Amino acid sequence: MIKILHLSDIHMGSGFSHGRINPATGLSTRLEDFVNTLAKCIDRAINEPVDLVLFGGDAFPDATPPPFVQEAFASQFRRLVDADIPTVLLVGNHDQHSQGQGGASLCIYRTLGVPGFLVGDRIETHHIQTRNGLVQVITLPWLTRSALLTRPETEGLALAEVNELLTQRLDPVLEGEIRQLDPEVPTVLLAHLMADRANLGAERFLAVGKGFTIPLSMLTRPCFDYVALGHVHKHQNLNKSNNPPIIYPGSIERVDFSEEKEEKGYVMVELERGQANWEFCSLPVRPFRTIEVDVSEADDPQKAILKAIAKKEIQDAVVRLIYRLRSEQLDLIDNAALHQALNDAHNYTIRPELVSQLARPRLPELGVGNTMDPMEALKAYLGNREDLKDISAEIMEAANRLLAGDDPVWLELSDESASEAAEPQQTPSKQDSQLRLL
Ligand SMILES: [Mn+2]
Repeated sequence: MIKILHLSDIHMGSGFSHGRINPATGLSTRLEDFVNTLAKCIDRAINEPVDLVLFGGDAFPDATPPPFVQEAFASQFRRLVDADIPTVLLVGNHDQHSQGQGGASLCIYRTLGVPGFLVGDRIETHHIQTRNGLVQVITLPWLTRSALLTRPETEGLALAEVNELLTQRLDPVLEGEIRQLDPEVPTVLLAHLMADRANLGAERFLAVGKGFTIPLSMLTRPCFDYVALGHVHKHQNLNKSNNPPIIYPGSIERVDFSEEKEEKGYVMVELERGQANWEFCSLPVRPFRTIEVDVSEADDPQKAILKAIAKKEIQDAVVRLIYRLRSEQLDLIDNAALHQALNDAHNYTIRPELVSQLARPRLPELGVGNTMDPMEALKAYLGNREDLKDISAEIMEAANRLLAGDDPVWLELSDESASEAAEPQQTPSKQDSQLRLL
């Protein structure tokens, strides 16, 4: 029996906007989070100890991570070298570079000849001798159209047709690897791909329009004892019959808010020829919390927002507050108090959204679908203005004459009343006495 730790989608170096700068190190606290979480995976591999570590791809957000991010990643994986645990690093779409072949950020491990480390940047079968016996690992990195197709072949084809052609090309290549497998030796397919039945997580947004989907039937083969996938950030098993298990472990940390509700972790596998027992092991990662509240109907919007904040556990969490209000409520919001209320969060953003006047009119009579002439509209408006009740008849009359175009109409306020009108406590009756219709 061979013990394997399968993890994927580390994306180290992403999501710095969700953290703060640690003044002691000058580094983003989110880099520290990702490093600490990766360290927990490596700890488990060493303490167990496992016989093999499989990484399913997407080490960094792109193929050219800054040196301090590269180093943070390497310093964790080198602990596996020290512990003499063989490791396969598969190349994901985020690891591929448009220049040269394969994944520049991971191929350095092969170039340097790091003992026990294999880089999966092509379709290939690796025969790996572990402490508990031989295992065969077929690596299938993220495929771009240039990997299996030439430009003239794909010219003028729609994306779905290219996808179909790519699948046709991949099939015999994979078959070629399968034919050369030793049927007595436990076998893993390690692949970075989008399977056609995967429940999309964040990758849908990260790689939109760039990818191909692989039919699940290509993976549910009895020659594979375990299919170790990478790419989709939400953990799942794609094969209900579990024969073989087809597993996305998901990302190890929350890359963005689309992963707010997902459990994060890695997978432990006990592999034999013909059987694989696996277990998802969750990681204690930093919580993300969305606080979304509509206060457009609230008498005291500030109080309603503070109440919504108080309801959520925000201690050390990455928080986003989204509140909806009407434009005339803006003055009722005390921003300093909101910042104070969110102070316990690790990091937070505040996003006020104005409720559209068109979508939700102040006066139902003036709503979408109601057509009325200007006089009716004015009447509806005045009907909702208690403070103008006393002079509404005169306003209507003035408006009538204005619309009729008979003679010029002026509403004139005396200098004295103009300054008084600016004060909100001004009573309508007082205004009335100073209003003259000419
Ligand atoms: Mn990916």
